[in-house]
Amino acid sequence: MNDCYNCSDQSLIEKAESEEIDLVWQRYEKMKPLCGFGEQGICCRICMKGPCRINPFGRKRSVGICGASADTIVARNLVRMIASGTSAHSLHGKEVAKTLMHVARGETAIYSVKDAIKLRNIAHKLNIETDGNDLIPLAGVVAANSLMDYSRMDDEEICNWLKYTIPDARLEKLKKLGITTSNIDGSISDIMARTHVGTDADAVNILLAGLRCALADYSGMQVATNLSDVLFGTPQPVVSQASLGVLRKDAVNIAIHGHNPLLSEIIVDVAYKMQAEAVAAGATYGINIVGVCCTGNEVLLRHGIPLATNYLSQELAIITGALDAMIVDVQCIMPSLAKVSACYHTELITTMPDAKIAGVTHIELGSGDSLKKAELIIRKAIDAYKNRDDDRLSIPAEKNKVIAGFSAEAIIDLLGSINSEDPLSPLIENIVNGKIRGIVLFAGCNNVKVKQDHNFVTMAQKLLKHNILILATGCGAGAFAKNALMNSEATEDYAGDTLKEVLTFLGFEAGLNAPLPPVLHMGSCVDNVRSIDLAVAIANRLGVDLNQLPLVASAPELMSEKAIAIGSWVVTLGIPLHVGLAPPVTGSSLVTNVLTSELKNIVDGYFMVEEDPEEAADKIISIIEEKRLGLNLDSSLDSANNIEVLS
Ligand code: MSK
Repeated sequence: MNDCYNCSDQSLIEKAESEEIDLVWQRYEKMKPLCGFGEQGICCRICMKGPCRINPFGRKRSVGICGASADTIVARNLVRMIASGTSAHSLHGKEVAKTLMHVARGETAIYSVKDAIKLRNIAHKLNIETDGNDLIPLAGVVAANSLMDYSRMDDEEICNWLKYTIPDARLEKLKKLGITTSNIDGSISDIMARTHVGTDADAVNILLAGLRCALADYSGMQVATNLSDVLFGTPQPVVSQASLGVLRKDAVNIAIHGHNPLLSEIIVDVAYKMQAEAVAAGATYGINIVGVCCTGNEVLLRHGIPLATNYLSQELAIITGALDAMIVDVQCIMPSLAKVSACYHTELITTMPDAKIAGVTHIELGSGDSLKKAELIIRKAIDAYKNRDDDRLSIPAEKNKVIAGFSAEAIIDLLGSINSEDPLSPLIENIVNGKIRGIVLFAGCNNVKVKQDHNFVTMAQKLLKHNILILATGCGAGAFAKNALMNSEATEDYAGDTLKEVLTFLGFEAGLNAPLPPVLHMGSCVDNVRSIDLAVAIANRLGVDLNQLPLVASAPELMSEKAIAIGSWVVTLGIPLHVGLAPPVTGSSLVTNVLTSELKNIVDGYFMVEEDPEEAADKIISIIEEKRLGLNLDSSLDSANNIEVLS
């Protein structure tokens, strides 16, 4: 069995097998056969009369005990996934906004405004008066405007982070459909209330509420990403490395894992100051911080810290025998890490009050004494290093160069070095002239049902050959970083002729002395809004809506409820979305049909399910070519219908 796209990871899986340590792949095999009712979304557990399981073939048990149809049950289950994903992202955003408010009130000595330009740009974007506003009071106003999106009373209003960040035409469409949101927390509680037993039984009405909640997810993600940039700096291109080979024999290796930069930034700062202690303990290199999952993406983008691995192979970091501590915050942390780390010398430490693991050391960060606690955590890692068993060391040799840090601002700055008057024009001109056929946004997780990273890599190679530029976030970005698709050499190896020409020109013109990578790393999963910001800038520049752009999104190995929430707002913003696994909706032909077909008539975006990555790439290419035709991009620029981008 080959579970990982990456061969060195495969050897670690075999090492774990020889040590009789179960990993996610073995647990998956033991779980088979998976529950067919659950897979199709037709198991209902929202009251205690059941659980009810609907017969998918429409014979006996065609409705639940209360009379709920398969359509109702599937729709309810799906929107509860959206609500969960939304709560995860938006709570992250709320914590960041509250921290900015603490900065404005002088209540924290740990955090500060690191990117004043971004703060002023946000104020401008949110229509906040900046004249005469000093930086710190302005931070308070921006934080208050963001927090208002979580608590607004007036249902007629619209969240600032939705209203001011999407094209006008899209906003008008959403308003007409009645699915804009005024209050992120309210949209989540609306879903929980309407899906309580005996409430909303109209599947389409439930799904529309799900789309509203997904837009709340979008708004919360905008808060999280943008205010993190204010506090920690907006990412700029940075060179680093990725894959488990970034672990070092001569270092105290500490992995930071999860999502929240409020925690990881403290660990990174404190670790830099404690290098001498690690050296004194015998680690000649000192402390080697590496990233896992989206915390890994956050610190890769802002500090160039190497990315060890993405979601599915998180346990393998411990199996190397070289990891002295894994420090986790929230989301996508496998509880199994407790058992796996107990088989090694690795210290596993939880840091958030809402993300503990039974039996695991918990040292809470986030309050006034965070710096002292971070020191304690690092010291535990150094102590663990002293117990490392060199006989069990197996650090893979493979690591690949990655150029990350392509925030929307970084891309626009880079293009601005070519045309400072109209920074987007070099990109737009090359989309219009067809040298770049279109853009695909790759997002989402790994799923144990797919050979890890396989779908991402296979699809990317085909799309690049077809001269399609790729943007990536989350564990998708991790897949590309690990598999050497985020460096200049990848442009030489995989980009089609015209894409290669453009990336080479842009890279040299921007002073990088090498081609831009063909897959641009835009950040963690919460940073998906960065790619939307870029797409909105292009759409606004062209005077079109998002659905008209030659732009497709893909989550080929999706897994989490957050991925369902993101996918739902992506389609609501008008962008077609490929998914490599069917969400648990196939038990309702009505819901399946709405998501894959009818939605196109309502919001322009829709879900396209295709498990085969080669086929998926072909279908995406067809959609992009169709969109190009819609904009008349490949005909003469003099054509009456053509967008006049060069005027
Ligand atoms: S960590 S949500 S597995 S992208 Fe953001 Fe990765 Fe998906 Fe978690």
